[in-house]
Amino acid sequence: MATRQLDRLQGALLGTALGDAVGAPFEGRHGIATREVEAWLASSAQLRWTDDTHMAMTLAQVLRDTDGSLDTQRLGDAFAVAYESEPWRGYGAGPPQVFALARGGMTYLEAAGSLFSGSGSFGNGAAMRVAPVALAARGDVDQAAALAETQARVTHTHAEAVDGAVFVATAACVLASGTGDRAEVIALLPRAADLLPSGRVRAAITEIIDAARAGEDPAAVAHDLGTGVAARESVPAAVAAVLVGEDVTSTLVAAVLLGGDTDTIAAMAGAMAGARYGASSIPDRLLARLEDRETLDELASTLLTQGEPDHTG
Ligand code: F2R
Ligand code: MG
Ligand code: MG
Repeated sequence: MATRQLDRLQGALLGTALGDAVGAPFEGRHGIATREVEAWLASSAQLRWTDDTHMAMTLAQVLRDTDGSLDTQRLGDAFAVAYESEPWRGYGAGPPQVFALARGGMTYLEAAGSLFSGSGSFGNGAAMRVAPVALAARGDVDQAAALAETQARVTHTHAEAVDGAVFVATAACVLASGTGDRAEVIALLPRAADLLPSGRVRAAITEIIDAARAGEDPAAVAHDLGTGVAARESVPAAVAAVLVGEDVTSTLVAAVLLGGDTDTIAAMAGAMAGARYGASSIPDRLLARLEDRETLDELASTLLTQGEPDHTG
C-alpha cells in the first residue's frame, strides 16, 4: 500500500481519539463560542479521551489479535472487560446493560437486540468507535463495511446505528484514497452513503452533502437536523464538519461548534478528516497533548502492516 494511504488510514484512528478528546469538555452543551474552543486548543492541558476512544482501542486490539477477523462474542467480552476496568470513561447507558445481560448467559447479539423493548439502540456508540475497521481492511470499502456492521451489532442492533457505523468506516476508506480536495470530497462521500439502505441516516447525510454541493452551509443544515446522541443526527453532523473544515484542526472546531454530542461528533469527524488529510498533517502540538498517543500509534501501525507480504530476507 502507498505510504500516503497508510498515513491517511492512521489519521482515521488518531483523528478519532483527538476529536473525542477535543470535544469531551463540551459534550451536552449548545451555543458554544469559537473563542472557548480556540482557548481549549491553545492550552497545554492533556487531551483526555472518553468511551468513544476506549471502545475504538478495544476494537483495534481485538482486530490485531484476530488478524482482522471478528468474532462477536470475543469482541463483546473485550468491550466488557475494558468497561469494567475504566467505567468512568463516560459510557452510554446501553453498552453496560448489554455486558450485564451477556454475563447472565445471553449472546451479545441477543442482549443488544433486547435493548429498548427489543428495538436495539439507535445511539452513535457503534459509529464513534469504528475507525479501526478501516485500518484492518486496509482501505477496502467492502471489507470495512462488513467489519463495521459486525462490530456494531455487538452493542447496537438498530438499523440506524449500524448504518452510521458502516458510513463512518467506508467514508474513511474512500477519503483515504483521494486528494483531500473539497470538490472531490463532495463527489466521494456519496460513494459511502450509497452503500447504505434507504433510511434516515442515508437521507440526512445526503441532505448535508447536497447542501454543500449547492453552496449552502452544511453546518446550518446539521443544526436543523439535530446534533444529539442518535446516529441519525450525529453522523450527518460529523459529515457537515468535514465539509466545513479545511484541515483536521478546523474540522474538529467545526464539529464542536455544532454543540450537542460534541465528543462523538468530533470523534467521527476526526476519523473522516484524519483519513482526508493524513496523520502527518495533524499538528504535533495537539498530538503531544493526546492521552496515550503511543498506544494509538502502535495499534495503527500493527493493523496496517499485519497480513502484508514480508519483503525482508
Ligand atoms: N454517555 C455519554 N454522555 C453522557 C454523559 C457523559 C459525562 N460527560 C460523563 O463523563 O459521565 N456519552 C457517550 O454515549 C454516547 C454513545 O452512546 P451509546 O453507546 O450509543 O449508548 P446507548 O445507551 O446505546 O444510546 C444512547 C442513548 O440514546 C437513546 N436511545 C438509543 N436507542 C434508543 C431507542 N431504540 N429508543 C429510545 N431511546 C434510544 C437512549 O437515551 C440511550 O441511552 C456517546 O455520546 C458517548 O460519548
Ligand atoms: Mg464519549
Ligand atoms: Mg458523546
